[in-house]
Amino acid sequence: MQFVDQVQIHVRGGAGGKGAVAFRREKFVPKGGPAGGDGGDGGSVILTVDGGLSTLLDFRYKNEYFAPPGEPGANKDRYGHAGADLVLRVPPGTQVFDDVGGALLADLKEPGESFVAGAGGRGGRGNIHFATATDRAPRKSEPGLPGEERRLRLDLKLLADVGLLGFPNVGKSSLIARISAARPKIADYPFTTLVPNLGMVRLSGERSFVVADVPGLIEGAHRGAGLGDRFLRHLERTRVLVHLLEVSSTPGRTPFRDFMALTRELKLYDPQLAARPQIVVLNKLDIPEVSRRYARLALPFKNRGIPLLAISAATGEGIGPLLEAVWKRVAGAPDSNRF
Ligand SMILES: Nc1nc2c(ncn2[C@@H]2O[C@H](COP(=O)(O)OP(=O)(O)OP(=O)(O)O)[C@@H](O)[C@H]2O)c(=O)[nH]1
Ligand SMILES: [Mg+2]
Repeated sequence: MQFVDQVQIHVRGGAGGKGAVAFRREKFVPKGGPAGGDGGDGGSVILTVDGGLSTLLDFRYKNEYFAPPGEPGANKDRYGHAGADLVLRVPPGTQVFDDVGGALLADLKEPGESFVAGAGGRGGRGNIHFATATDRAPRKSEPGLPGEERRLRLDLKLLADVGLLGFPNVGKSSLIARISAARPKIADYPFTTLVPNLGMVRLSGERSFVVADVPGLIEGAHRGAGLGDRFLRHLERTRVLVHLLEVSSTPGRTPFRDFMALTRELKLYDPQLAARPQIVVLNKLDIPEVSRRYARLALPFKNRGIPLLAISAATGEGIGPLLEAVWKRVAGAPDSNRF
């Protein structure tokens, strides 16, 4: 499935129907009173969260959404029908911005939550409302009001409890595949993952959390290197980060240097993100060289008071304790991290 996380759309509510001017014409009533009904309200363009969606892809193909107008009022006191609302479904985590002024108008998180993006115009009143003691046959009615028109930017920032981060190829997708039902592509080359994946992790006793696997990060990511900030933003609304490391054969790279490099990237991108609770994990422990060197590799972390967990996404070793450690941090993390 294609992933689209930023789109611009043009919305307009339907205009209200015009109020009618009409008079009673009953057989034995020579001069009937006013009988022009009200116009119906215009339909509204409404954004609503669908928990089953995870992309704004549909808006790529169509970006103008105009709701239908209300019908005009008619004679014999008949009101015009309201225009139907035009309901657009968006994924959880969709922020709605005014594309002109830039203001955040809505942050749609929970399934069913909705936002009136373009309100329909009110229908005009018919002449039945304008009779007075001195004017029993008013020829006055109101036009319907125009619908609200706006240019909006929809900006999806995934909502997950846990964000997985790490250099390309460290095994992020392998880990999410092991711990959830997500089945991302896994391969022995960098940038296998091109779009974020979400996976639901279930632990014993009804405990669960959602993990986001994002494309691998490299130095300079905050200013767009690699797949860069396009995906860093999807870590913004996670409560806990799991920083995955490997022993790479690339000269100059060590797990600690990788860790420092990506910590710097996070800081440069958003200091708040760098301050998020982080669990640091060495992967590929099934490789003999890695398990042999583990104690040594953990030393620089230990000196900074950071525990270095070790796992093998391939064999499952160490995964149980990792998930328990993650759960502890998720359960203890303030909700405000997901603002
Ligand atoms: N031996 C071993 N290999 C692993 C382990 N975990 C992942 N790999 C291998 O490492 C390579 C990269 O794995 P991915 O899961 O695609 O890595 P990634 O971090 O998602 O990579 P990008 O999406 O490119 O950032 C694959 O060849 C995996 O089979 C592990 O625990 N042990
Ligand atoms: Mg991957």
